[in-house]
Amino acid sequence: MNRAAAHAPLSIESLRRSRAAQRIGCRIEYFETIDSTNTEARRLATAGAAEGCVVIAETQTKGRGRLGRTWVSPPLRNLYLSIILRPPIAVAEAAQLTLVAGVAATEAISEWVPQAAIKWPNDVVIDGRKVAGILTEMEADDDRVRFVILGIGVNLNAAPEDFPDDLRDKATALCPAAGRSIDRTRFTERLLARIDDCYGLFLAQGFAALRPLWEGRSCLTGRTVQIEGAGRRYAGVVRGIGDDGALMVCDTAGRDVRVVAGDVTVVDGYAPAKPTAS
Ligand code: BT5
Repeated sequence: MNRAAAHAPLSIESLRRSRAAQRIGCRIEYFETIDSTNTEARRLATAGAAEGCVVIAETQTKGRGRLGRTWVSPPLRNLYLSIILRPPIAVAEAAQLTLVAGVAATEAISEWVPQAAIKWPNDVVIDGRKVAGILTEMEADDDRVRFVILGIGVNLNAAPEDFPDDLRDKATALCPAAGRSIDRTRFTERLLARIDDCYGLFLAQGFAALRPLWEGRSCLTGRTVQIEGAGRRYAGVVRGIGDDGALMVCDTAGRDVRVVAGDVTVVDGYAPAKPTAS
């Protein structure tokens, strides 16, 4: 694919046709520019839009990460989408959808770049550099989820100069790793199909059914990490995740710690990990 084709708009009608009869993507709202696809999906969900509605934009003026961070969203290079989900689950289970999306995104990316891996809780990395991020937001009535907005950003054809200086050694895209331009419409089709499969499994059997898939794609198991979150800092070795999606860490004092939210830094780099005792 030449450069002009790589930076062409998504073939949205072809995408709509491919997803018309499916749960995820039965309705696709497309924008050249939007503030944030998560914000737009929330507007639609609040107005009653059904499960599976997808919002896609070619660029975002206020793309968001977690905790008010910015998601860099250069136009026509990458993928920015949000999905409205209405799972019949309790509020405490909603964070598992981030992990479900992590499995789906990593599987889709692996079709182009096999070494793509999940970094708990919400990143996909290639050789230690972030290629995708997931932002899950929720509305609830008492203890039940009313809707979840699953936002995913994937760097596809972005070049290093599309990222600000401070991200150039931390971020990457599929294109340089695959050694060729990425057909963004094709990637989006594959991503939506994978999300449909993984979400279907989650609804039918719960997160426990996805846990082995997640573990098989994780780059953290066996690594020494630092975790910061909820005002606390932990250091330890990652043992894996629990059936509820919490990260299981053995801290420096040998205690088992369950971490439910936070940012993880790998301390010993991404050299092959030593196996852990289970
Ligand atoms: C995330 O947050 O990784 C969630 C990103 C979700 C983005 C999607 S795009 C579609 C939808 N609409 C939205 O508005 N958001 C979602 P977090 O773990 O907090 O990581 C944010 C950090 O990642 C930033 O502080 C930067 O360090 C880095 N970052 C920003 N833009 C990036 C990019 N394009 N590629 C790689 N890293 C990036």
